[in-house]
Amino acid sequence: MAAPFVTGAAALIKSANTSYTGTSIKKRILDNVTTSTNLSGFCATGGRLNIPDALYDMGYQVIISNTMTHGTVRPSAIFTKPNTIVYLTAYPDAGYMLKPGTMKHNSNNTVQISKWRCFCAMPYSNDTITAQFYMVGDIDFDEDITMFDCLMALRHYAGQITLTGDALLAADVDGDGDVDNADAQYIADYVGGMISVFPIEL
Ligand SMILES: [Ca+2]
Ligand SMILES: [Ca+2]
Repeated sequence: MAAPFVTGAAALIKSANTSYTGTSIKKRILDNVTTSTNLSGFCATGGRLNIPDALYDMGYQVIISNTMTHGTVRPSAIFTKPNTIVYLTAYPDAGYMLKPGTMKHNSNNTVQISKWRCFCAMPYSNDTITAQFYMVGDIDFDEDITMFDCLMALRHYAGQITLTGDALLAADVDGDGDVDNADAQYIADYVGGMISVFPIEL
């Protein structure tokens, strides 16, 4: 099943630089794997495919202004070649998630957002990438996760309060689209040290 992924990576690299030959595309892929001790000796590179790194540093990049907090974007540089599609990935800091729909760049080029973290854009020089993150489970936005956050989830579930917007997003710690007693239980478990990450982050 690895073959179609590598084939797709080769096509992306070719689209980013049509002068690349088969040999140079292969080298780009093999030189940019993420190595793992688990793969050592099992494949030629001892690593797995890393598309962002393979696309990085192909001669068209410029450092972008990264205005994000609680997360980073990779690659940290983007292609300036017009009409080149690049794929950027936001990596939230531990405990944080990217707010859907908030990863943008400052030009009016096409932006496609797929799921949580990835988007592709057609960037130009001096683009600024912005994104907003939220702390999972921090319903009252005090940058801490306490039993008060658990209580807010319970009260929402009981119909005593109505969480909306970012609070609703932060409260759904299992990512099932609802805020209910299961979310409250996860928050209580987190506060009590029974779990160290919420299901939505896994
Ligand atoms: Ca809180
Ligand atoms: Ca939930």
